[in-house]
Amino acid sequence: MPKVLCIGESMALFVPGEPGLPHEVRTWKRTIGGAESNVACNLAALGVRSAWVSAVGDDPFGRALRDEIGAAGVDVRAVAIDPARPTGLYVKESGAQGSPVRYYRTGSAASAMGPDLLGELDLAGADFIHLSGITVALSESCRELVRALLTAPRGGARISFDVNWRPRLWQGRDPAVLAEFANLADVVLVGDDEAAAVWGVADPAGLRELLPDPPTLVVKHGERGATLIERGADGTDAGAVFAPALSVDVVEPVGAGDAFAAGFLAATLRGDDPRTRLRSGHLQAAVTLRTHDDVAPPLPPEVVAGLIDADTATWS
Ligand code: KDG
Repeated sequence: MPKVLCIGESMALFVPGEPGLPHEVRTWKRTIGGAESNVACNLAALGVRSAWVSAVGDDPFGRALRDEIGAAGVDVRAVAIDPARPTGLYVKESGAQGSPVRYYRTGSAASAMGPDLLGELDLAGADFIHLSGITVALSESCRELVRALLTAPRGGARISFDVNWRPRLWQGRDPAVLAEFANLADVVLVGDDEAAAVWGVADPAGLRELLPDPPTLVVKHGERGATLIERGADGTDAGAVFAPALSVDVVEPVGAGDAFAAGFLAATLRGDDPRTRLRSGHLQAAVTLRTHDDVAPPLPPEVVAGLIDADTATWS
């Protein structure tokens, strides 16, 4: 049984193979991406049994997603094939820092997922169920799937919820439900820039007031580091723990948040101390920041061991 079930949409990803605007670029590299499967792939690279749960179209891109995510060591047996809807696509517009993305995913197979999926999953058999705010934005049925997952009996399985604010998916809609859902999770991950954009609050103490219920709250401060606020056995918060990020020459940032989530969850499953859990997240993120892909090739364990206490990422 996988330790972490990662549930959400993935897409065929097109990365420019040469400089230029999308209408100028003629050569594209086709790869794969999707927040939750990115987490699953990173977890697998870290030796944590993970599964990706989703739906894809009965088309070459859907097959590529299942094959390539499966080849990364992720259990893909719960990925449904929908003969009536396509696999979604997304495009990175440039290789530059902060690369904007363009989605072609309306009406995709994954956006038709809904609460009926619960009947097919053994939630209680997992240690963590990883969800994100992206799924909440995809469709009404996806939002109800997330609500059902957050409220269903799940034994000892904890839910981790990455807010993953994607303004392009929320245009014309009220994101208030994101705070409601985050408060139903056990572990919440959010960037201070995302929190400022959605809720107008960015500091960890203010965010704790907005999100008082999750036992674990991780606030990411971009290249500065991350803060962990966690409730202790006595039911009150232990003091906030801050860990600085590693300094990295960024190639492209998309996927780094997912890598952070995987590093943090893997270290949490190992029972590491708060600072090591944050550093494990930063280290995984640092590797992804060095590539154009959403998921970076895994680092050898000896390199990870050498960097867990480092302040600068110096591999090439
Ligand atoms: O976190 C990275 C994701 O944003 C990327 O993989 C694409 O899933 C994606 C999305 O919906 O933006």
